[in-house]
Amino acid sequence: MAIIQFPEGFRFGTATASYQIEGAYNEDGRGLSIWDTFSRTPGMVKNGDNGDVACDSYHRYEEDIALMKELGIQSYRFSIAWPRIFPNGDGEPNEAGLDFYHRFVDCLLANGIEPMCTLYHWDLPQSLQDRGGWESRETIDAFVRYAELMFKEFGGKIKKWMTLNEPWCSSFLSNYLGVHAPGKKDLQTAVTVAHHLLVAHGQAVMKFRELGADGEIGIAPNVTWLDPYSDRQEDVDAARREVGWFVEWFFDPLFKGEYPSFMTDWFAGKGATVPIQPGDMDIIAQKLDFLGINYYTGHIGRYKAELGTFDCEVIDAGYEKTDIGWFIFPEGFYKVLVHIKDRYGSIPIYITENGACYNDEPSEGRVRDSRRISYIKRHLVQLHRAMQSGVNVKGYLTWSMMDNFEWAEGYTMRFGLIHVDYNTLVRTKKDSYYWYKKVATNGWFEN
Ligand code: JJW
Repeated sequence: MAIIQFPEGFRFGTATASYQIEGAYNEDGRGLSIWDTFSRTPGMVKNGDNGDVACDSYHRYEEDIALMKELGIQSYRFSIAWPRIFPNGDGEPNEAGLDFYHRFVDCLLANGIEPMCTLYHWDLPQSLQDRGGWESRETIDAFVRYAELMFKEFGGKIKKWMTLNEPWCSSFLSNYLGVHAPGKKDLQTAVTVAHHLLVAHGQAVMKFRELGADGEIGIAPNVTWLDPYSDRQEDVDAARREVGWFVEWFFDPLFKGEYPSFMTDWFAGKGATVPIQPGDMDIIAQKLDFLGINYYTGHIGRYKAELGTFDCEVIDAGYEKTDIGWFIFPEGFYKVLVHIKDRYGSIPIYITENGACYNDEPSEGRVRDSRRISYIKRHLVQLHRAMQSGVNVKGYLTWSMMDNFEWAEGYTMRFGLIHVDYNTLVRTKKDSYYWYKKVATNGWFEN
């Protein structure tokens, strides 16, 4: 047994996102998003599930915030649904949508919980998609107008902002692998979208500074880690590129104002180039106040020719998997954090997502999800190690506060500390909720 103690002022929290929990998809003037469209496209989401009702948090947010208060968390990460604010992506804002987020944020503050707001967590207004979506630079302009209104509306109330959630997912997973909305399968499209997302991020940060907004702004990319299968150069290079797809591809522009040549060369070999316009790279490389990091899984990777985009084969090294099939690789969390510090410096970091899918169901009022506790524990141990190694971590938010709509997996994959019965919408605290309550309250746990 050892006590793992986090420093004074370290913040514990939980995270969610609008489309995954809110429901009320056609209420109070909300416009449609690309996820409303995608989830209605046969075959794209398991069981044909969609976010029409989700956890109904739009109507039940007071109950949810009471559960958060009892959980003892200091911070809560949520996202604003762009189509509630601008039902058509731009034009006139929708007062009812603004009112909802004011009521919601006021309730968080009244309960002593700090709001951390993501501006774009994948629910792009469908009307913008109809005009080209993130492939078009007009969407960048629309995003900046939306961001500006949010900074003005919620100035003084929301002090921590993230421009984008997981741009790797909203570019490559959505436009090259075709797994998420809008479900395209074209590498050039994905590379273009990734670039436009980064420019939109940079312009939003510039707007934040220009307004002299009170607070901090960052971004929340998802990262992974691959250890090479062997010391053979081809294994090392293949694993390096796979990590580079998630890390360097986004972080080099953000922190160095340039794309990594080992990756641009690779993509060029596949016929994809970045549509950089003059000034773009300076816009992207705005100074950030903090970096959000989402980490779930990592692998052992081995070179294998002609696998697709990359040449890195995931090796089953016998690591356990969570119920969604992702390998549990806590050491990868440590390694990628140290890698980020070594390459980009000691910017303050919030872990904006880390958590596990286990589909345990309630029985006699209890959900025995000891495997989730074990997963979080093992990742907190590695996080603590990273902090001892000089990684400047300020807080940890677990995904998720409650079970919710897990994108292409629909409602089949549960990540919550709180179980949601999707027939009755009844919330049941899991064993992990009670364990995390002690961690969040005490700032330490026994390992
Ligand atoms: C990769 C699957 C082919 C969310 C992926 C699928 C096919 C090579 C969880 N993070 O719900 C990554 N999440 O909304 C944000 N993060 O590939 C929040 N990444 O691969 C959570 C899914 C994901 C993924 C899912």
